[in-house]
Amino acid sequence: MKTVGIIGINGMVGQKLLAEFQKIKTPFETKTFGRKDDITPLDIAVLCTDNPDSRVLAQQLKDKVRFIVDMSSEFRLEKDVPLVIPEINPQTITADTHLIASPNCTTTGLVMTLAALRGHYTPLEIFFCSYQAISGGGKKLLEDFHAPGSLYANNCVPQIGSIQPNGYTSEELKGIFETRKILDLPDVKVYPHTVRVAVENSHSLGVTAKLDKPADLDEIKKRMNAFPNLKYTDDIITPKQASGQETTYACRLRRDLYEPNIIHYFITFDNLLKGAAMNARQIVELLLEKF
Ligand code: 2RA
Repeated sequence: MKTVGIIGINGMVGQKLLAEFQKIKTPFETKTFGRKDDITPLDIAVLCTDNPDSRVLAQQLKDKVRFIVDMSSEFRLEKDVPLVIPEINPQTITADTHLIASPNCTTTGLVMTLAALRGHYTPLEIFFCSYQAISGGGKKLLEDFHAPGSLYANNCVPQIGSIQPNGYTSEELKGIFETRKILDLPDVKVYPHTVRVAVENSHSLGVTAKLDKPADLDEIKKRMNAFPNLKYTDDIITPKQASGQETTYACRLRRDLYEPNIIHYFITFDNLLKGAAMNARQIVELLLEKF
């Protein structure tokens, strides 16, 4: 029987992933490890660790593990590392693959909606403003959020990740470069703005996309609803409703008042599920079934 390890079992994503593993139909044995534990040989290891730890672990596990699925941003933009959302680009995993990266949570929600349009529309320019939940910052931020006097209580904070020399945050740069890689649109222009809001769980984004031809709203809704794990609704949908759900929700689709090629919409999804643990579980399912 194949063995699948979760490395970093004590973090929020590690715990969510353990619960997600109950949904996998193919039989396998689960092994769990803390960040500092000795890791036994495995068929698949999911690294629920942060950047420097992930690189060190990936090196240590090189000859001990057939497939590594990394949840950090450490390898996402490396040329030979597939950046995988199973609904979008499962074909990027091949028999030669060893390391697979799971994308940034905010990017995941965005590209789920844009991938649904591919084949009919190509996005040329994408603007988004994110409303990111506290849980995206991990256990420590959640504790801080509930402590008296937290900056995040009843507030919104326009910084996620570190501010880079060009003025963007690291989260915004992930939104640009990971979107290009996942959609295989190396030149698409992405204009990101990322903000932490006083919402405990589920990220949301206001999206504006310029398409390659005039937008037919019914066609776009139909395509979104035909896409797996994505639902368009004309009702208003909020992060509270998306929390705990596997579905990425889109609503408020409308055509721009000036430009027929431009659409605006709102999306919300559980950042710890589709944005992290569910995506990892889907990658593991794919590996168990295909290899
Ligand atoms: C956040 N996207 O929400 C990040 C989590 N990796 O902070």
